[in-house]
Amino acid sequence: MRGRPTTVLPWKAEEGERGAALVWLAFMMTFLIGVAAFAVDLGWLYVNSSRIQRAADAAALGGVTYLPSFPATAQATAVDVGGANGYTEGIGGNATYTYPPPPEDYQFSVAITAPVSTFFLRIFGQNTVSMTREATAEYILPLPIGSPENEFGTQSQGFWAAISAPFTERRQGGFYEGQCLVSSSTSACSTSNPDFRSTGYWYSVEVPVGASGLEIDLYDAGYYDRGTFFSETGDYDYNTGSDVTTTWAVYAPDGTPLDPTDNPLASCSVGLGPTFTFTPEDSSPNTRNTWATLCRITSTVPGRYILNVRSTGTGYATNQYAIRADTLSGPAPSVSGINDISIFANVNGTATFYMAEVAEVHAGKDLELVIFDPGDASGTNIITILDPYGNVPFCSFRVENETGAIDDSGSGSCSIDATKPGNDYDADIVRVTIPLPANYTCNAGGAFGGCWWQIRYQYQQQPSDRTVWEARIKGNPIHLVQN
Ligand SMILES: [Ca+2]
Ligand SMILES: [Ca+2]
Ligand SMILES: [Ca+2]
Repeated sequence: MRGRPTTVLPWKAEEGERGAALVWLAFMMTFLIGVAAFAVDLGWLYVNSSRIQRAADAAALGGVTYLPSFPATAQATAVDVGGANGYTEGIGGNATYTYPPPPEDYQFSVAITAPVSTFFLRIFGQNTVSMTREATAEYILPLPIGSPENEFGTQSQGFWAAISAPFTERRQGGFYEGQCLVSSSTSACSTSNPDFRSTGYWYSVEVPVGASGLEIDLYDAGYYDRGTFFSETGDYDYNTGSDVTTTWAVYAPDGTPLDPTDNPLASCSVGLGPTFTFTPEDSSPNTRNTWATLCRITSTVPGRYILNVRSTGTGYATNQYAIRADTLSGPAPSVSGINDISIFANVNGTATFYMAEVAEVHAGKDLELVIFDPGDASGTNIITILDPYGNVPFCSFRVENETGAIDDSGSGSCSIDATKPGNDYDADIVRVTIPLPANYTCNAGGAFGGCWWQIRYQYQQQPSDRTVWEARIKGNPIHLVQN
């Protein structure tokens, strides 16, 4: 069968192609508008997710300082701070706040959920998108330093605790409490100490869970001039007719553990305190070579009691003492320095003492030790740092003089030679940086929880060495952590 020849008519073909093109165009336009809409909305959502993240970050940083004592205040502060950053909760605002449990009790997590209006996505019926962003902040308390024991500065530890009178020159070894770099009398400076503070030194007396009651005793708490550094506590008058007036105070725990200066005074059932000022050569009570009770607290809560010592009035002299704390029942408390400790060594030989407690949470960070004015003894003086296993770590160090210039530096196995005259670190600041490895661990079998680092201080001859020691983890104490 023969069919009719098929003739392709040009105009019909054009018509068909044009129709297809129109359909194609319509489709492409819809597609492109959709893509454009999606791109615009995606950008908008991204901008808003950053805004919510920033509000969550600020809220977490604002709240974390109230933990662990005041979780409700932490949450209220988070809502306030988040609101100030544009995400108001509840009536008048449409953000919601939740608090996911953080991995550690010194951390605080905030999640903010808020609706974000869309533009083009409305075409597809999507008027808002709900977005949630979460942030976690943590605070790192100052490292406990000086001692995990219930005493500080006793003879068995190989050093005394110390404080100078307010017009003692800094180069004598009291970094903070003397107003003078150069003194012109016992009541005036010709050059001021830029690091002077009138609040002296702070100690943390930690009452553990399961203990009750607390007694804080002081040995040789007042100033009794021995006329020589080498006898007994070595209280000493650098400038004839000078002395130290010494004031003590005991404070109860509060909800701001980062700040020891705002705690309420403790109430003492027995003892001289909660505050007591020893006049020079005080005979009432006479604490020379003897212990006296500063404060007994019958009813305690577990936590951080605070002991402060400061010197007042005039004088160019130094007062040495020791601190001891006991609970009335249950496990013993610990006495350690807050931020820095001021000590005096006048015992011949090697003193090995606890420097700082560095928990495993600090793995990967830098531990910085600061030693002011070490090495005041004849013969060789070697300072060696020991990690929780008793090993000598790697460190780098530099030595700054009073003008800030670098006198010396080095790195390697962390043993620092402070022997005069080659390494005269008189009046100098020795800064030691120890990088903690990413896999840093405490010593599970070690004493006092196994996280304490020690200092081995070897003197060839009897020293008379006032020093101030500090230990800290480098970085901001309050910061965000990765979620
Ligand atoms: Ca406080
Ligand atoms: Ca004394
Ligand atoms: Ca010294």
